[in-house]
Amino acid sequence: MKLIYAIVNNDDARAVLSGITKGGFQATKLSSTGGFLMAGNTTFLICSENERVDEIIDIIKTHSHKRKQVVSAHVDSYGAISNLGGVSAGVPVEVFVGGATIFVTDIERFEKV
Ligand code: 2BA
Repeated sequence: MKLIYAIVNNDDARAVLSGITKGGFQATKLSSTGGFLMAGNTTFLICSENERVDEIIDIIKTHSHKRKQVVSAHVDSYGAISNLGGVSAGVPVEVFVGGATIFVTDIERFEKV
């Protein structure tokens, strides 16, 4: 058994969830916040048989879209970017967000009691 964590844009969350449930899978939807943009995103937890993981990733891929976003950021002398959270003194920097960020982990034990 595997546990898939999928972080998706809030705007794609409904379509992703609908695809997952239509595919016969169960999911838990969590409200999350991206550490860089400090904007809301959605994290799905999906538990599945090992051999169905690729099917789930395909569904998530189909419904998640890449987006360009401009943030007010600080760029240091090494080129590292930190988001200033809307402070106007920053440099406008374009970042590409998504489709989806997916982690697949092993489940040691799965029980519903
Ligand atoms: P955020 O942390 O809000 O990041 C949003 C987007 O900003 C990222 O898109 C990336 O394009 C950009 N970004 C993040 N940190 C950056 C930095 N230090 N310098 C320049 N650009 C930066 P994605 O990579 O598609 O990530 C979308 C969301 O997925 C992230 O939202 C975060 O919530 C999650 N995520 C991505 N990678 C992760 C990781 N390794 N571990 C945990 N969560 C992750």
